[in-house]
Amino acid sequence: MATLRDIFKNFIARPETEDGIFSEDEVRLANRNSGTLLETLKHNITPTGLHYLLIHFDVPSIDAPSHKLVFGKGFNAPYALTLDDIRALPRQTMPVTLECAGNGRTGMSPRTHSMPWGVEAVGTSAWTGTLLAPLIERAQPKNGTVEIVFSGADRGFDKGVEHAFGRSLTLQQLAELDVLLVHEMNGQPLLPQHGAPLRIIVPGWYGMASVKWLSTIEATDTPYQGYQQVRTYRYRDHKDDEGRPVTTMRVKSLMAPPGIPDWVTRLRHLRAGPVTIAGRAWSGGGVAISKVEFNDGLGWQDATLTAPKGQYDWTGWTIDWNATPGEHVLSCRATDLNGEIQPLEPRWDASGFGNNAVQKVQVFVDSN
Ligand SMILES: Nc1nc2c(c(=O)[nH]1)N[C@H]1C(S)=C(S)[C@@H](COP(=O)(O)O)O[C@H]1N2
Ligand SMILES: [Mo]
Repeated sequence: MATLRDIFKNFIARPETEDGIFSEDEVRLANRNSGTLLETLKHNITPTGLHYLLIHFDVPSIDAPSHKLVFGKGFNAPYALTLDDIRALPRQTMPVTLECAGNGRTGMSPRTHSMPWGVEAVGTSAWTGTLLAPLIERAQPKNGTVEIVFSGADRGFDKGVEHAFGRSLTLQQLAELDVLLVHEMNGQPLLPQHGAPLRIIVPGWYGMASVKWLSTIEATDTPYQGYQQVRTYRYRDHKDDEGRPVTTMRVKSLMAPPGIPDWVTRLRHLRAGPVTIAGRAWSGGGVAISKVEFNDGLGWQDATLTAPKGQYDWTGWTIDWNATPGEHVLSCRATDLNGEIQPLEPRWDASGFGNNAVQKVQVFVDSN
């Protein structure tokens, strides 16, 4: 009897990468998963169509009117909600800054063969929905429940393992985090690429926790072993390291690059004279930003901060810079209320997670 050849067996390891040279696989991933345009960092809310995307598999086609969110296994009082049921629940809108844990991956050397983010996988939206905790309580998790598991309608393979995208949170994490069951983004129904018709937003955490295309919620009495929970999204020193889970976002800041760009290199061109530099800074776990500094090569100077519109919203910053003729490398650096500060160089991680090193923007200032 002929046996089927499993082509996915070829992909259980990731190819080696070479600094600066991107493979066709990486370019294809970059075409599917766009980044937030840095010029939008001038705005507090990222325009909806310009918010970064991270889609592991295919965007599922879900019929919103008939879609049901099922509170299934592991509950004493299982039930299901339609979108209309959820829309009728008490609603809340929260500005939340979301960043992909792999943001900055290309800044590490050698980089992992995965989505080749520069610095642009971060954005802020006003998310509208209802608080999740009361809905879980209503389903009555069985005695001995340790975690709640959130699964999306999307499926695929990673390193030879077939799975639906799923993530879990412990009961304690759910009690401490204001997890929102979301159906609107910036006042409009969720777009297909952002999880339509339903997703969760786990504020203060890296984006992987905010499961899109949410379909089922389950309670479990043992820690969830899903691929996206235990096989990835872990900080690892080397490939075989068991690692530590990736959770809250690390303190970070970005600037909207000043001046005008060169089409291909994106190097910036400015005329000499005063210019206002603007950007955003954020940290994880609801910890506020206490300081943002700017450096044009001559030392760190404090920027002026504007108050965020909520605990999970990023902080705006500006600084007036006198652009003098010549080449400069501009950078910014944030500190949070816990005293955490961005490193000047990336901290190594075997999967390229959690790179919060300072952004460097190369500019050329023309004398006329
Ligand atoms: N179901 C599902 N949820 C998902 C993902 C996914 O691929 N499938 N990607 C996650 C990751 S890694 C990130 S960073 C965020 C990105 O959300 P966005 O595309 O709306 O910006 O969604 C998360 N939720
Ligand atoms: Mo991500």
